[in-house]
Amino acid sequence: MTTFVDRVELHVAAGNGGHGCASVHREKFKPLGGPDGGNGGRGGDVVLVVDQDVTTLLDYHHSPHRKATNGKPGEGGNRSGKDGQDLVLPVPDGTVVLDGNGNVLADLVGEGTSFVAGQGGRGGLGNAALASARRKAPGFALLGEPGIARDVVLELKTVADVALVGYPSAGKSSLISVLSAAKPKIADYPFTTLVPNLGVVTAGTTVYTIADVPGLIPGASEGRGLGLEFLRHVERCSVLVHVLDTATLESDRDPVSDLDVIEAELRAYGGGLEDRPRVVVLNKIDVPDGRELAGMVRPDLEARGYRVFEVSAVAHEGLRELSFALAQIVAETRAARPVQESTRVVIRPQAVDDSGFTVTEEDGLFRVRGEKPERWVRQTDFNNDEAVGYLADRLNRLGVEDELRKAGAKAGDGVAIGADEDAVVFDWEPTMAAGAEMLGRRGEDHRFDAPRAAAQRRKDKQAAHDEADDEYQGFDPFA
Ligand SMILES: Nc1nc2c(ncn2[C@@H]2O[C@H](COP(=O)(O)OP(=O)(O)OP(=O)(O)O)[C@@H](O)[C@H]2O)c(=O)[nH]1
Ligand SMILES: [Mg+2]
Repeated sequence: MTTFVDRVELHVAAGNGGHGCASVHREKFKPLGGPDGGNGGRGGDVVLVVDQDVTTLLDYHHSPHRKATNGKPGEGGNRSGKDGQDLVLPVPDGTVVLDGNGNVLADLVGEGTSFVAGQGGRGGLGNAALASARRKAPGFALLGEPGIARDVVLELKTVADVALVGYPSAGKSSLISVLSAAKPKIADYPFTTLVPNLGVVTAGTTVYTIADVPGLIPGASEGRGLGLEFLRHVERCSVLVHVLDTATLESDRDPVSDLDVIEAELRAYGGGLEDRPRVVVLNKIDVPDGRELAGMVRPDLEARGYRVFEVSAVAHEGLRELSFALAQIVAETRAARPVQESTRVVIRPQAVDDSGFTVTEEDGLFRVRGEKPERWVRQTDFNNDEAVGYLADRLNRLGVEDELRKAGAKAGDGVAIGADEDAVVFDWEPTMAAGAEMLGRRGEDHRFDAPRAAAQRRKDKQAAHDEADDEYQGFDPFA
């Protein structure tokens, strides 16, 4: 018994960037050869990719936590840390990616279409890369940034050319079983089909897919029966086939009123199904009363503009005509469709405005928000005065100090950089950057004071940074 899972919550975590390294070149007779700390590696991305061999989201139902590997820290001798590996997660064709609020982030259709669900953190620059004419021997390096972690919802919408819709027991599964090689369960009780079935039909030179979804009943669009959950599978189909039962034993039903009920449900569901071409199939004409009834309602249905096919799934009657007619409609809609854009669309979540920042005051606390200031804070090792001074320089150059002053900030006021939870708060010293500059702290030669202790501090820092990994499948950042 296979379980069908068409909606899962997935928690992805991209890899953290490796920390930059602060190191000093050493050689015989040339003990102070300049900074040679390498950059940290980039953290791996988490990427969802459509893979035709994958048909369900079951894997993600069983293990919903997925983590890409971290970038390695830089090392002395100008050695850069290795980049983390991207984690590629195969998903079925027709997977829709939503955020926690139900907003669509990506709609993945077509082999190879991919979506970066979590971007890996940048590696921190090593002190070699931070050296400049003014700062010849930086005694610090930048920290790697944490990778993006986020919760997404994956929803599967079947991608089929033709969808069979109708009341339970109308014979939808029987029909797909005789039109294609699909072998769905068929039985004489309602809701035999609990999950959509897909079949491939070849008619002449046209090959198309056909989907059989669970039966619809009045109120389906409001969630009665199984309807609503599965109507979304119908959304993508280019042709709708009404399968009508001409031999039902329920006295209050007949093919025309059944059609009206199903149409009303499709309308109530919405989803843009109105303009989809439809054909009507009158099934079970092997039953004598059924054939008679079919003949009676046919003119009425044709008067409404439907193409009508009288078939028997059991006696294999009228099937060839039906499958060729469907092939023709499918071929026409394919020809009318604009050429598919590249299947290698990579949708990056939230394009970030990299340039600006804002300063707002909340009860005497000045809050700085902006891509750059927030990133710079994440890259800063606050145990290292030089690194803190470098941060102050960067913020100053961006104009943060000026804006704080304009916003009315005075010495000693609290300044927070970042969003509420992970903001870094400190007391503002307006002359911090300039003062530090005059003291000549940055670029001063720290090579004489305990480089080993500094190296140990960096190691501890990286370990703390990587600690968050422990909850993910025993991943060992140092392996
Ligand atoms: N006599 C006759 N019986 C049929 C025909 N097609 C289907 N049936 C019977 O109708 C019953 C229901 O068929 P299914 O194919 O399971 O119907 P369905 O529309 O898939 O039903 P759900 O999955 O419950 O929505 C079964 O007992 C079939 O054998 C037909 O052409 N003639
Ligand atoms: Mg069925």
